[in-house]
Amino acid sequence: MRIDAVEFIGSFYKIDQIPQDDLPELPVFGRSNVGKSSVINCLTSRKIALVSKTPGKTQSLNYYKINERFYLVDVPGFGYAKVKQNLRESWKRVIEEWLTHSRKIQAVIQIVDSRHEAQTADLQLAEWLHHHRLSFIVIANKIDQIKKHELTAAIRKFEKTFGTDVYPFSAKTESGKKDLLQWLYSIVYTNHQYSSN
Ligand SMILES: Nc1nc2c(ncn2[C@@H]2O[C@H](COP(=O)(O)OP(=O)(O)OP(=O)(O)O)[C@@H](O)[C@H]2O)c(=O)[nH]1
Ligand SMILES: [Mg+2]
Repeated sequence: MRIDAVEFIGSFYKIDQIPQDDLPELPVFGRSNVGKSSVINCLTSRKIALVSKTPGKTQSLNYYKINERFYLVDVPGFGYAKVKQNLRESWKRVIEEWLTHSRKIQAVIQIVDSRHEAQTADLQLAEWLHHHRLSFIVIANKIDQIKKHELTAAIRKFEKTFGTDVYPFSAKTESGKKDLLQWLYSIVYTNHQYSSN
């Protein structure tokens, strides 16, 4: 798949603000600082999502319309201790409401840091996605930071832990970009028929 058109639609803080059309949504989830915004920039070949060394940069649901056909949604990172407890709780509610009620979520992209073992927060999200029967893949990002001979074992371990496909990736070197675009193509263009099409 080629990404030709990318349009930033907006940053939303409440579910009733998000686009009301029929286009499928693909949310990008993961702990703070794993590289969610960087992966979106890599896929779209644009510096469109804000990236920061400091965790907690993305604070709202950011909608990017891709090829006039679907939305990639940059989601605030979870598991970031410095975000105030009450803010974390209210976000959790917003996101649960969205994931539970939206019929437009086609699949979820969960990003993890390939350098570290899966953390409790990663596992909780995966469990929750399985529970709600949302299909998802795991992107093991930052593979430019791990040794080649450690990669295969790390990916296998993630696959076993998460119970889904795991794609090695580097937003920095763009390694894995072609495979991820191929997956997006299969999800958006071939798996699902929309009545509006
Ligand atoms: N080496 C390396 N660094 C990366 C990669 N992807 C992201 N980073 C760096 O990781 C940091 C966090 O990246 P972001 O894309 O802002 O992470 P995020 O998950 O969107 O973070 P929040 O919005 O705070 O939840 C930045 O300093 C990025 O430059 C990668 O593949 N390799
Ligand atoms: Mg971000």
